[in-house]
Amino acid sequence: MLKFWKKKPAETPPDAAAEPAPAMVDLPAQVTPLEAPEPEPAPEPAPPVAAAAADEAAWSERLRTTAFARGFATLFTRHPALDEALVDDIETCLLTADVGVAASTTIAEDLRRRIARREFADARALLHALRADLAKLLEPVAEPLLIPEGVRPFVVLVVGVNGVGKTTTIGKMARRYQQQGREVVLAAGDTFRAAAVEQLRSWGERHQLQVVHQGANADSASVIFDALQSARARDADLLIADTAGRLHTQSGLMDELGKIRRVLKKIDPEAPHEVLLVIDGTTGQNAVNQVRQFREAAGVTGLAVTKLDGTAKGGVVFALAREFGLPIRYVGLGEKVQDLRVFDVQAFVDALLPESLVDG
Ligand SMILES: Nc1nc2c(ncn2[C@@H]2O[C@H](COP(=O)(O)OP(=O)(O)O)[C@@H](O)[C@H]2O)c(=O)[nH]1
Ligand SMILES: [Mg+2]
Repeated sequence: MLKFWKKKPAETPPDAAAEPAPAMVDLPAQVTPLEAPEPEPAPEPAPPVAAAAADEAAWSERLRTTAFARGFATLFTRHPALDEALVDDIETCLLTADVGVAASTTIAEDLRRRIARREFADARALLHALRADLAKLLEPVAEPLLIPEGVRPFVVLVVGVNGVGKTTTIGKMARRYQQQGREVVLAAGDTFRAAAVEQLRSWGERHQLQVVHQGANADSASVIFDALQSARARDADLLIADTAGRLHTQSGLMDELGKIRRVLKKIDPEAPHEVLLVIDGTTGQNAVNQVRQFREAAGVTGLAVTKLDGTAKGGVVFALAREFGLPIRYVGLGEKVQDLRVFDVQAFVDALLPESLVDG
């Protein structure tokens, strides 16, 4: 028996009952055939403490090379004393790491004021305060993507400029939800490049995910519309739709996002339930412009910040949090499935600015 078709009878719509074949008839012609999924062995539950420690280690391992972590690595050894030079250097490090002028100045001013009031006994106390300031900026935006009970399919529309990691993020997300036992349908809505459709289909094939696609130069809104119908017919939990990368200057493409939203609403007035904007973490301050433009054109409800491993500066997450307050759903710490992480403020701050920077 395919795992896919094992539904609680009450949840199965009458027309999709028991037999897989008839339900397939409703689907658009070009649906990647669903292979019988290999039954996956239940993962061994790791002891929670060990798992948490391994997780923290992964964050610091991946974020170690960011400009943020590198900038702060030797800062406290260079400035052991609590003085103006120390705070100046902190401010420079924050600015260099793309934290943005507003957030960097606010944090530096706060530290200066507190040094003047002799609030800090030593550099360790100051580091503690700096870590707390940074965490406070991020806490309001650390809101994971939750799929409410009774909403099915939950529709996620993924948008962003070219090459930021949209398709990769979709593949990783799909896999995450699939591992939680949810049924996911993908829509190959990037109809601009044949390679984009192939990329999504190959993810689908590798992980037995249904991918709805059409021929070359198909209309993106029509592919995504078909995909929602198909996801509904299958009583899927989740539809994740890919879109072509676009710049705010390409007004035709920006308008297309409006069209996609409109056609989805014909099937489900609440859809899309999430408009996820993917931001490349190596972008720098231009990320702020991207969020502004896409928010206007597509009603962004959440962010995924990718490529924070490697050469990213790391600070753009703070700039975005301060500027927009949009939920950060995921961060990308590498190219593997498990490298897409739910945004964890403490792990992030610990990785960029560990307590151990100042010796106890
Ligand atoms: N290092 C790293 N690379 C990533 C991450 N996310 C995506 N990529 C890579 O970025 C490139 C572009 O990704 P893609 O999903 O095709 O971007 P799209 O054009 O927005 O769909 C690919 O080579 C991905 O493997 C990440 O978190 N870390
Ligand atoms: Mg793509």
